[in-house]
Amino acid sequence: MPQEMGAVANRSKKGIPRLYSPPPFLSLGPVPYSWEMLVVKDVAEQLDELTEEFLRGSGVLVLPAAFSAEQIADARRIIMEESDANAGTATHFQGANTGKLALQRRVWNLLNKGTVFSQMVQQPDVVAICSNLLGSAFKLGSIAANRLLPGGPGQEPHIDYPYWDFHKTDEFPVGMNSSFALNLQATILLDDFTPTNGATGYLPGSQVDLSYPSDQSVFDAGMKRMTGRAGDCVIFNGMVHHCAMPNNSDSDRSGVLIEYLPKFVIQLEDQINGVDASIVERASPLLRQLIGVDYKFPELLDQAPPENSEGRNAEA
Ligand SMILES: O=C(O)CCC(=O)C(=O)O
Ligand SMILES: [Fe+2]
Repeated sequence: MPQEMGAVANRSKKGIPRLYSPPPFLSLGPVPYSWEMLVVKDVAEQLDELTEEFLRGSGVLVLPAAFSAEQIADARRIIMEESDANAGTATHFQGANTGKLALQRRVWNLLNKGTVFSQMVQQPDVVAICSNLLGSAFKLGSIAANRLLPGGPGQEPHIDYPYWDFHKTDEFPVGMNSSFALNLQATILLDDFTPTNGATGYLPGSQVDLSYPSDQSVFDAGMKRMTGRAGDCVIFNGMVHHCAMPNNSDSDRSGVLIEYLPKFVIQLEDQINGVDASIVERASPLLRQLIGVDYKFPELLDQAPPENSEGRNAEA
């Protein structure tokens, strides 16, 4: 049964219904989609609608079956191996759960952990959406996995980097707002995400008025879930209030979390020093752009060539 659509989530520019019929090979059980998520079917055709939905609608889009079963199996195997071998890595938004950190395991810097992750960051539909929303020179801020083990407690509602400490508003420019985006998050589902196993919770439309979540009851009252099938890719505006939810099932729930940023925002993970040289050497032009190897700032300008390097008639 479709859930009721929230008032904000309903603001589709062209009023196109959100209902989605999964391809036949996915129709093995009850359709698990959250009906608030606008379904991406044809990026070129829907570009205006997707932009509006991302910035001023629910803030959440879904690309069904964006990755093959082989890619998902490969990625999942690597994440399970890595997180079995190393339960203690840096994590975030777990202030209330410090006794349970091992039940929510992160695997960072995934470009180094398997070629499938280089494929994932270059998914053509996601790239087209990023290019439109963040500018064509957009970068990869981070690619990490979040594995919720059974009993994993979930997170506090939050917003994502570079807004993730926006509770310290005085550290940010006055007048900063949500009219454009400095972040686009893509979650690749490595397992089916269900309400029981911790599918990400989110407050549709909360990105419209940029704020760090401050009232758990407001979040709880309006929260929807990013439910879907393994292989789906959920795209959301990092200003949307959201969090991993508790895993009350008896199996794992893992996702690959990709953060894309405009070219001028400092990357969260240090891709330049962190990504293996062998990967950079064989990288496509797009992957080089994402890693940021050809981006020249910050620059030692007193050591730069004595030429006009910026402006409409720049030499370099
Ligand atoms: O894994 C999830 O469901 C969400 C994780 C998340 O939002 C984060 O770590 O920033
Ligand atoms: Fe997040």
